[in-house]
Amino acid sequence: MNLRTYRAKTMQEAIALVRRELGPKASVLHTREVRGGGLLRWLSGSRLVEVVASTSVSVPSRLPPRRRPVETPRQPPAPATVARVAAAPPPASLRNDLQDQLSQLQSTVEDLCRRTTRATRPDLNDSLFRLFADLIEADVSEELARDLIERVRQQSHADELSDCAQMKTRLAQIIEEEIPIAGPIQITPGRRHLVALVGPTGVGKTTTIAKLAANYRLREKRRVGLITVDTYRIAAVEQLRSYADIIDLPMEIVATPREMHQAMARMADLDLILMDTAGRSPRDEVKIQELKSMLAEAVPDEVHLVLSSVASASSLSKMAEQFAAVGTTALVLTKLDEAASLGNLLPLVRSSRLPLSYLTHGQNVPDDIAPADRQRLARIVLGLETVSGK
Ligand SMILES: Nc1nc2c(ncn2[C@@H]2O[C@H](COP(=O)(O)OP(=O)(O)OP(=O)(O)O)[C@@H](O)[C@H]2O)c(=O)[nH]1
Ligand SMILES: [Mg+2]
Repeated sequence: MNLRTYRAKTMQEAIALVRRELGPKASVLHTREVRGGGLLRWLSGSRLVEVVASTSVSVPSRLPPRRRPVETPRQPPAPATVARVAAAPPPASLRNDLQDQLSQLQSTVEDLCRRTTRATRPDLNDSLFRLFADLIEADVSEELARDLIERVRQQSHADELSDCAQMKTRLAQIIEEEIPIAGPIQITPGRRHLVALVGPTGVGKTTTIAKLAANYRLREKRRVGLITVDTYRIAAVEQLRSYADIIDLPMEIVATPREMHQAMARMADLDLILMDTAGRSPRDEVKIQELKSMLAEAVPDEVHLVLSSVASASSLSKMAEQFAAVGTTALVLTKLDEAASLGNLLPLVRSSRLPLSYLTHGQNVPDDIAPADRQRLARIVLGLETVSGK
């Protein structure tokens, strides 16, 4: 954040200084009277006006655009005229307007104070501090943000540190290096590959299965089948069945271990079987054990944990820990399009033993899914790229 402080004898002079140095879009954040020092004390009496301004903070109280000089070259406005105009009482509408602007200024300054108290790093130069503030705004915890910035600093030469764009690119690289990637599901022709999707309720398991099935069947021309063990709700079975019908896939509904063996035997000649499971609260240990037993019957090659990127950092980490009991092997992050910021994903992807397989970014089947890409994810977290890639 670029805050500049100016002092002058009058408010007009201070504002003129702000305009000259920061341009017409500068926002005045704070004004006050201060005691002058040195020569100025003799020239102006003991009081000076101090103005704090910035071009990087956007508040509604921006300086009004510089008025064009009146085109009367032979008669420039005399100071006395300006003084008379300034002395006239402002109309009520202007007073209200000023009052509004003052309230907005006050809340902006309060907000700035809060943010700088939370994130003050007097040891950081401007560009590192800006990166630090960006991370905090992206919902990265202060501790992790501090750690990342420290590593940026360690990996940079002193003369690079003031280049904000370069520092951000380096930060993206550091984040990217820590994201383990599983890559998309690999199919060996002639060998049946079973992939189960598990996770909490409503995170997008069934939709992700539909996206994967449609891509492998329609784009890669693989022989794909669906199994659901989510037999608790008729709607859940019907949801998967309608995708199976549209994509034209065989589908099995499995409620018992015996049915599981039979279904697997019927699907033995397929390339890929995608298994949908019921959403489970990770705190419900009984249901987690049930899921584990059902998976033990099927012996999947891969178990992808599906988590919504809208969840908080702490609940994501807890869910990953609790679902580990069922033998998770990879991580799918959904709803990237819905998350206001994605810094909450960093603790999970950095610390989890689960490599990322897919990222999903919308409800459209089959388009809104992509194999996880560490560079893309790091850039999205830092706001260098949008989720939709536009
Ligand atoms: N915005 C957005 N919505 C998604 C995404 N993936 C799934 N959804 C939506 O999330 C809702 C729940 O999706 P489901 O696929 O039914 O979720 P589920 O995990 O199978 O839910 P349960 O079976 O009830 O546990 C639906 O409205 C989906 O369209 C995504 O990437 N972005
Ligand atoms: Mg479902």
